[in-house]
Amino acid sequence: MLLGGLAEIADVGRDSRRGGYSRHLWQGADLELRSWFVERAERLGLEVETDRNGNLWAWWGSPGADAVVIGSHLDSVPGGGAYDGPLGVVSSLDAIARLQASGFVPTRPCAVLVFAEEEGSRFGIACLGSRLLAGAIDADRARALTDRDGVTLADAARQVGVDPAHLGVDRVTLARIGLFIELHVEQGRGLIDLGQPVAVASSILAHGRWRLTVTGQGNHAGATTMDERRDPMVATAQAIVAVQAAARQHTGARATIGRIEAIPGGTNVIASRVHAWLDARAETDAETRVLVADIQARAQQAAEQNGCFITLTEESWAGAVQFNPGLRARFAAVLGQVPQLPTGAGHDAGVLAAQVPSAMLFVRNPTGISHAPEEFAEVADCVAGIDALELVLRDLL
Ligand code: HGY
Ligand code: MN
Ligand code: MN
Ligand code: MN
Repeated sequence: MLLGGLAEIADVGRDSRRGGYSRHLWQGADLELRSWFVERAERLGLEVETDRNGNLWAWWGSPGADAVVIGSHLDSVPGGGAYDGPLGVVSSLDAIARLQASGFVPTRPCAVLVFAEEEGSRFGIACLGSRLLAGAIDADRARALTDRDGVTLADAARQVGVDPAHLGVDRVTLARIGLFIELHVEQGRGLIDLGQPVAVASSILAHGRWRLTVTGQGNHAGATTMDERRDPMVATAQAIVAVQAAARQHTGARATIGRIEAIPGGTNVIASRVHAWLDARAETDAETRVLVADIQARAQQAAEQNGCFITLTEESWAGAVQFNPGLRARFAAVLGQVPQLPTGAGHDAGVLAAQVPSAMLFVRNPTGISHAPEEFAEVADCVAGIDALELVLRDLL
């Protein structure tokens, strides 16, 4: 069973080919979810606005400085679950609805914020909406990003009425955020192991994305003997095995190749080039850099063995995050014996943490699986998450 708000959007963006949901920035399902959000927020009397970077804001009362801002995102990875992102948005609306119903009157501004392109599924850079807002990505670079069909972010923005000239750091909007809280489904097994429904986040691993390009010689699959080949697919396969081996040698590190593209991509064609996207994460920034250097050396060796060459290009980077100790202590005071858990997943709250006090609440995921259709949360645990968010808001507002 799904929490009420999640049930309302359960049919939006279902991906029958991959399973789960594919909800990508400013395309059909994402636009439908944005409209749903506007309608849901307006039903609560919230005033909705879109900021310069396409993030949606729903204000309870007048917009203003030092606001308590809560929220998450509505976009998904390809074939993702129902909870990663939407649970935080739905819970934020539900928590405000409860406060309103009880007659609670906030003493400072409050808003629900829905970030654009958190997963980076369309334009390749995770947390793009929060990075743009916070000035953590250069606006010119962002405008030039392309999706898999070659559409630039600038053109995609224009198509939905977001002026691409205005993309980028937005100090006026940023200055309104007194603090940010993101509720999220847990993406690991921490709460399962503890037997608890809700946790406060303590930290996020350092992480980034790199594009590995392996170049060989395109050729005929039938006419080219095995000795004559410079096959980048074989080099990439060996590099992928080496990624796993490298990560295993660095304590606590994680490294993944989840997407590859062979060019030109014909069954009877030895590829000329392969792109493989690396996601690498570790406890500290330095450890992550060392891991990626190790991976690069191993990929280089795999390429040489096959007469190929490689380039490794950084596409995005997010340093390790420690969530605000003051906020965490305040949450603990309000919520009592609540566990504090680190996470390997990136979040907009992590991007904002460099600028404003930020914190997160996690809701137990009994499958321990995320970024896949099996991601789950029991309704009772979702309600416990909303209870926690409501208590925290009563304290902060
Ligand atoms: O990839 C991530 O960590 C995320 O869920 N945005
Ligand atoms: Mn995610
Ligand atoms: Mn998320
Ligand atoms: Mn032929």
